[in-house]
Amino acid sequence: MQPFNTATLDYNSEVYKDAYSRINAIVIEGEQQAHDNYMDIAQLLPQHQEELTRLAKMEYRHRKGFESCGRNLNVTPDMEFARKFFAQLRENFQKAKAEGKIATCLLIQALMIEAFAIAAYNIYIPVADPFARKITEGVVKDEYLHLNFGEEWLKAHFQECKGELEEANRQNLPLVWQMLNRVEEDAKTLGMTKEELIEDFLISYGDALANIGFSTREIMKMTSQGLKGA
Ligand code: PL3
Ligand code: FE2
Ligand code: FE2
Repeated sequence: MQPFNTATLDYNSEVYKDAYSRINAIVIEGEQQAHDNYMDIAQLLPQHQEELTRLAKMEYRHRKGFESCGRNLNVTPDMEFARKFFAQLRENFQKAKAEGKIATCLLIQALMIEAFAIAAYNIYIPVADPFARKITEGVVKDEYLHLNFGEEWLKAHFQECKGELEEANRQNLPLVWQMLNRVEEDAKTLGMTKEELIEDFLISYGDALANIGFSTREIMKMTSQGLKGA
Protein backbone atom coordinates (compact mmCIF):
# COMPACT_ATOMS: atom_id res chain seq x y z
CA MET A 1 0.00 0.00 0.00
CA GLN A 2 1.28 3.44 -0.85
CA PRO A 3 1.12 6.31 1.61
CA PHE A 4 0.10 8.69 -1.18
CA ASN A 5 -1.63 8.45 -4.45
CA THR A 6 -1.16 10.98 -7.20
CA ALA A 7 -4.34 12.75 -6.13
CA THR A 8 -2.68 13.81 -2.86
CA LEU A 9 0.54 15.04 -4.52
CA ASP A 10 0.77 18.72 -5.39
CA TYR A 11 3.58 18.99 -7.94
CA ASN A 12 3.57 22.77 -7.69
CA SER A 13 3.75 23.04 -3.92
CA GLU A 14 6.91 24.43 -2.32
CA VAL A 15 7.31 21.25 -0.27
CA TYR A 16 7.25 19.06 -3.38
CA LYS A 17 9.57 21.35 -5.34
CA ASP A 18 12.05 21.57 -2.48
CA ALA A 19 12.34 17.76 -2.29
CA TYR A 20 12.46 17.59 -6.09
CA SER A 21 15.44 19.95 -6.20
CA ARG A 22 17.52 17.30 -4.44
CA ILE A 23 16.08 14.12 -6.00
CA ASN A 24 16.21 15.63 -9.49
CA ALA A 25 19.85 16.63 -8.91
CA ILE A 26 20.72 13.13 -7.72
CA VAL A 27 19.26 11.61 -10.83
CA ILE A 28 20.98 14.13 -13.14
CA GLU A 29 24.32 13.58 -11.39
CA GLY A 30 23.77 9.80 -11.36
CA GLU A 31 23.15 9.77 -15.11
CA GLN A 32 26.22 11.93 -15.75
CA GLN A 33 28.40 9.66 -13.64
CA ALA A 34 26.94 6.61 -15.37
CA HIS A 35 28.02 8.19 -18.67
CA ASP A 36 31.53 8.83 -17.35
CA ASN A 37 31.77 5.37 -15.82
CA TYR A 38 30.85 3.58 -19.07
CA MET A 39 33.44 5.65 -20.92
CA ASP A 40 36.00 4.57 -18.31
CA ILE A 41 34.94 0.93 -18.53
CA ALA A 42 35.30 1.17 -22.32
CA GLN A 43 39.00 1.89 -21.77
CA LEU A 44 39.32 -1.20 -19.60
CA LEU A 45 37.39 -3.36 -22.09
CA PRO A 46 38.52 -2.16 -25.54
CA GLN A 47 36.85 -5.14 -27.23
CA HIS A 48 33.48 -3.77 -26.03
CA GLN A 49 34.28 -0.15 -26.80
CA GLU A 50 31.52 0.33 -29.32
CA GLU A 51 28.76 -1.06 -27.14
CA LEU A 52 29.96 0.79 -24.04
CA THR A 53 30.10 4.06 -25.92
CA ARG A 54 26.51 3.43 -26.98
CA LEU A 55 25.48 2.87 -23.35
CA ALA A 56 27.32 6.05 -22.33
CA LYS A 57 25.40 8.02 -24.94
CA MET A 58 22.11 6.70 -23.57
CA GLU A 59 23.14 7.93 -20.11
CA TYR A 60 23.80 11.36 -21.51
CA ARG A 61 20.32 11.40 -23.04
CA HIS A 62 18.87 10.31 -19.69
CA ARG A 63 20.58 13.24 -18.04
CA LYS A 64 19.05 15.62 -20.58
CA GLY A 65 15.62 14.05 -20.04
CA PHE A 66 15.73 14.49 -16.28
CA GLU A 67 16.98 18.06 -16.66
CA SER A 68 13.85 18.78 -18.64
CA CYS A 69 11.73 17.22 -15.85
CA GLY A 70 13.18 19.72 -13.37
CA ARG A 71 12.69 22.64 -15.76
CA ASN A 72 9.11 21.57 -16.38
CA LEU A 73 8.37 21.92 -12.65
CA ASN A 74 10.36 25.14 -12.36
CA VAL A 75 12.87 23.49 -10.06
CA THR A 76 16.58 24.27 -9.87
CA PRO A 77 18.48 21.06 -9.08
CA ASP A 78 20.81 21.21 -6.08
CA MET A 79 23.87 19.80 -7.85
CA GLU A 80 26.20 20.35 -4.93
CA PHE A 81 24.02 18.12 -2.77
CA ALA A 82 24.05 15.49 -5.51
CA ARG A 83 27.83 15.52 -5.90
CA LYS A 84 28.22 14.89 -2.17
CA PHE A 85 25.59 12.17 -2.35
CA PHE A 86 27.69 10.18 -4.85
CA ALA A 87 31.16 11.16 -3.60
CA GLN A 88 32.09 7.97 -1.78
CA LEU A 89 30.80 5.59 -4.42
CA ARG A 90 32.54 7.63 -7.09
CA GLU A 91 35.79 7.47 -5.18
CA ASN A 92 35.52 3.70 -4.90
CA PHE A 93 34.85 3.43 -8.63
CA GLN A 94 37.83 5.65 -9.48
CA LYS A 95 40.10 3.62 -7.24
CA ALA A 96 38.97 0.33 -8.80
CA LYS A 97 39.50 1.78 -12.26
CA ALA A 98 43.03 2.94 -11.38
CA GLU A 99 43.78 -0.59 -10.18
CA GLY A 100 42.30 -2.12 -13.35
CA LYS A 101 39.61 -3.96 -11.37
CA ILE A 102 37.06 -4.47 -14.11
CA ALA A 103 34.73 -6.69 -12.07
CA THR A 104 34.55 -4.09 -9.28
CA CYS A 105 33.82 -1.30 -11.76
CA LEU A 106 31.05 -3.34 -13.37
CA LEU A 107 29.59 -4.32 -10.00
CA ILE A 108 29.42 -0.69 -8.88
CA GLN A 109 28.07 0.80 -12.11
CA ALA A 110 26.28 -1.89 -14.07
CA LEU A 111 24.83 -3.83 -11.13
CA MET A 112 24.47 -1.59 -8.08
CA ILE A 113 23.82 1.82 -9.61
CA GLU A 114 21.60 0.39 -12.34
CA ALA A 115 19.60 -1.71 -9.86
CA PHE A 116 19.20 1.37 -7.68
CA ALA A 117 18.04 3.39 -10.70
CA ILE A 118 15.63 0.66 -11.85
CA ALA A 119 14.07 0.46 -8.39
CA ALA A 120 13.80 4.24 -8.05
CA TYR A 121 12.40 4.81 -11.55
CA ASN A 122 9.84 2.01 -11.39
CA ILE A 123 8.53 3.29 -8.09
CA TYR A 124 8.57 6.88 -9.29
CA ILE A 125 6.61 6.26 -12.53
CA PRO A 126 3.14 5.80 -10.94
CA VAL A 127 3.53 8.89 -8.72
CA ALA A 128 5.31 11.17 -11.23
CA ASP A 129 3.80 14.19 -12.95
CA PRO A 130 2.64 13.27 -16.49
CA PHE A 131 5.66 14.87 -18.18
CA ALA A 132 8.24 13.16 -15.96
CA ARG A 133 6.35 9.88 -16.18
CA LYS A 134 6.78 9.72 -19.96
CA ILE A 135 10.49 10.54 -19.71
CA THR A 136 11.11 8.05 -16.90
CA GLU A 137 9.27 5.25 -18.72
CA GLY A 138 11.64 5.67 -21.65
CA VAL A 139 14.70 5.79 -19.42
CA VAL A 140 13.96 2.71 -17.33
CA LYS A 141 13.80 0.47 -20.42
CA ASP A 142 17.42 1.41 -21.20
CA GLU A 143 18.58 0.72 -17.66
CA TYR A 144 17.67 -2.96 -18.03
CA LEU A 145 20.05 -3.15 -21.01
CA HIS A 146 22.82 -1.66 -18.88
CA LEU A 147 22.26 -4.11 -16.06
CA ASN A 148 22.27 -6.87 -18.65
CA PHE A 149 25.64 -5.83 -20.06
CA GLY A 150 27.20 -6.14 -16.60
CA GLU A 151 25.51 -9.48 -15.98
CA GLU A 152 26.68 -10.99 -19.25
CA TRP A 153 30.30 -9.98 -18.86
CA LEU A 154 30.49 -11.05 -15.22
CA LYS A 155 28.75 -14.33 -15.98
CA ALA A 156 31.33 -15.10 -18.66
CA HIS A 157 34.15 -14.39 -16.18
CA PHE A 158 32.48 -15.66 -13.03
CA GLN A 159 35.13 -18.06 -11.80
CA GLU A 160 38.01 -15.60 -11.90
CA CYS A 161 35.89 -12.68 -10.62
CA LYS A 162 33.93 -14.32 -7.81
CA GLY A 163 36.20 -13.30 -4.95
CA GLU A 164 36.63 -9.78 -6.25
CA LEU A 165 32.86 -9.41 -6.59
CA GLU A 166 32.27 -10.55 -3.00
CA GLU A 167 34.82 -8.06 -1.75
CA ALA A 168 33.42 -5.24 -3.92
CA ASN A 169 29.93 -6.03 -2.64
CA ARG A 170 31.16 -5.93 0.94
CA GLN A 171 32.74 -2.52 0.43
CA ASN A 172 30.02 -0.88 -1.61
CA LEU A 173 26.62 -2.26 -0.60
CA PRO A 174 26.70 -0.44 2.77
CA LEU A 175 27.12 2.80 0.78
CA VAL A 176 23.95 2.05 -1.16
CA TRP A 177 22.02 1.65 2.11
CA GLN A 178 23.47 4.93 3.39
CA MET A 179 22.44 6.68 0.18
CA LEU A 180 18.96 5.27 0.56
CA ASN A 181 18.78 6.67 4.08
CA ARG A 182 19.82 10.06 2.80
CA VAL A 183 17.00 10.23 0.21
CA GLU A 184 14.36 8.64 2.38
CA GLU A 185 12.63 11.86 3.47
CA ASP A 186 12.66 13.53 0.07
CA ALA A 187 11.55 10.34 -1.67
CA LYS A 188 8.60 10.16 0.73
CA THR A 189 7.57 13.70 -0.22
CA LEU A 190 7.48 12.49 -3.84
CA GLY A 191 5.24 9.56 -2.84
CA MET A 192 7.90 6.82 -2.64
CA THR A 193 8.72 4.77 0.44
CA LYS A 194 12.10 3.45 1.51
CA GLU A 195 10.62 -0.03 2.00
CA GLU A 196 9.54 -0.30 -1.64
CA LEU A 197 12.89 1.08 -2.79
CA ILE A 198 14.78 -1.53 -0.76
CA GLU A 199 12.52 -4.32 -1.95
CA ASP A 200 12.79 -3.41 -5.62
CA PHE A 201 16.53 -2.87 -5.38
CA LEU A 202 17.02 -6.28 -3.79
CA ILE A 203 14.95 -7.97 -6.47
CA SER A 204 16.97 -6.47 -9.36
CA TYR A 205 20.34 -6.81 -7.66
CA GLY A 206 19.64 -10.32 -6.37
CA ASP A 207 18.40 -11.47 -9.81
CA ALA A 208 21.56 -10.10 -11.38
CA LEU A 209 23.78 -11.95 -8.90
CA ALA A 210 21.86 -15.15 -9.58
CA ASN A 211 22.25 -14.76 -13.34
CA ILE A 212 25.97 -14.24 -12.92
CA GLY A 213 26.28 -17.53 -11.04
CA PHE A 214 25.98 -16.93 -7.30
CA SER A 215 23.96 -19.45 -5.28
CA THR A 216 20.87 -18.44 -3.31
CA ARG A 217 22.80 -18.86 -0.09
CA GLU A 218 25.63 -16.64 -1.32
CA ILE A 219 23.14 -14.01 -2.48
CA MET A 220 21.41 -13.99 0.91
CA LYS A 221 24.75 -13.39 2.56
CA MET A 222 25.85 -10.74 0.11
CA THR A 223 22.65 -8.71 0.08
CA SER A 224 22.36 -8.57 3.86
CA GLN A 225 25.76 -6.85 3.95
CA GLY A 226 25.29 -3.65 5.88
CA LEU A 227 21.49 -3.82 5.57
CA LYS A 228 21.03 -3.58 9.35
CA GLY A 229 22.05 0.06 9.14
CA ALA A 230 19.34 0.86 6.57
C1 PL3 B 1 22.12 4.94 -14.25
O1 PL3 B 1 21.76 4.87 -15.55
C2 PL3 B 1 21.46 6.05 -13.55
C3 PL3 B 1 21.88 6.27 -12.15
C4 PL3 B 1 20.94 7.14 -11.40
C5 PL3 B 1 20.86 6.82 -9.94
C6 PL3 B 1 19.56 7.17 -9.39
C7 PL3 B 1 19.38 6.99 -7.93
C8 PL3 B 1 18.06 7.48 -7.54
C9 PL3 B 1 17.78 7.57 -6.08
C10 PL3 B 1 16.72 8.55 -5.77
C11 PL3 B 1 15.33 8.01 -5.59
C12 PL3 B 1 14.26 8.79 -6.23
C13 PL3 B 1 14.12 8.66 -7.73
C14 PL3 B 1 13.12 9.51 -8.39
C15 PL3 B 1 13.23 9.45 -9.86
C16 PL3 B 1 13.15 10.76 -10.55
FE1 FE2 C 1 20.61 5.99 -17.14
FE1 FE2 D 1 22.11 3.13 -16.95
